[in-house]
Amino acid sequence: MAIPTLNYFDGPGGRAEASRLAFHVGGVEFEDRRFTHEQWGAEYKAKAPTGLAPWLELEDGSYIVESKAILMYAANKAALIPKDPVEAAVAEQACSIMDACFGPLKSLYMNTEVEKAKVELAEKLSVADKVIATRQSESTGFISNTGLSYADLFVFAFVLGVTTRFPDAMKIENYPHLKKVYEAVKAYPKVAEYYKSRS
Ligand SMILES: N[C@@H](CCC(=O)N[C@@H](CS)C(=O)NCC(=O)O)C(=O)O
Repeated sequence: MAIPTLNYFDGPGGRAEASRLAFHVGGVEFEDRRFTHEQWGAEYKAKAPTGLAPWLELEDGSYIVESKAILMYAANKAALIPKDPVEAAVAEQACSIMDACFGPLKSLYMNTEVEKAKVELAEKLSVADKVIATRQSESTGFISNTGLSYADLFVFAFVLGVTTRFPDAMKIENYPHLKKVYEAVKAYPKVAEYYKSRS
């Protein structure tokens, strides 16, 4: 049986990590094609439909680009989209506000105007922390009290990537609500199981 293939860089976090986790949490079969930066330059960049990663190849040979669209697909397959209209909006709100935090990361990757980027990142993370606090479940730590959603995975993947690659640029203690989401997702049994077995 053909299964979808998710193409993205190897390494912690990044723009495809939330989709990987959604597929794993939902028990959805997929091929996780991970490549190094060297393999990207030598082989995969030319294959990527838009010259960027990630992209998802579907069973019928078509593809989906843009990490948030791929996450929508994975989250639908994994039943990780809240059904309640308000909770669904709250999940999307969290994703959008975290997505804005990717902006300053470019300078950190390029090692240009690093101090300015750190200030900008801190401002954006504080806003994300404040917004996520408004409906966060006291008991579970998830973004809403209806349980784990794709938005929790999105926040987790962002925090994992940035705190691993740029520990000086993001001190998780400064963002208690993002920390709570991060810890709740990390402890979620299917997520913990995934990281134990990930090669
Ligand atoms: N808006 C796109 C951004 C994709 C993107 O910027 N991908 C980066 C990695 S995170 C990339 O492919 N970089 C390699 C390159 O530009 O050659 C998405 O969310 O999927």
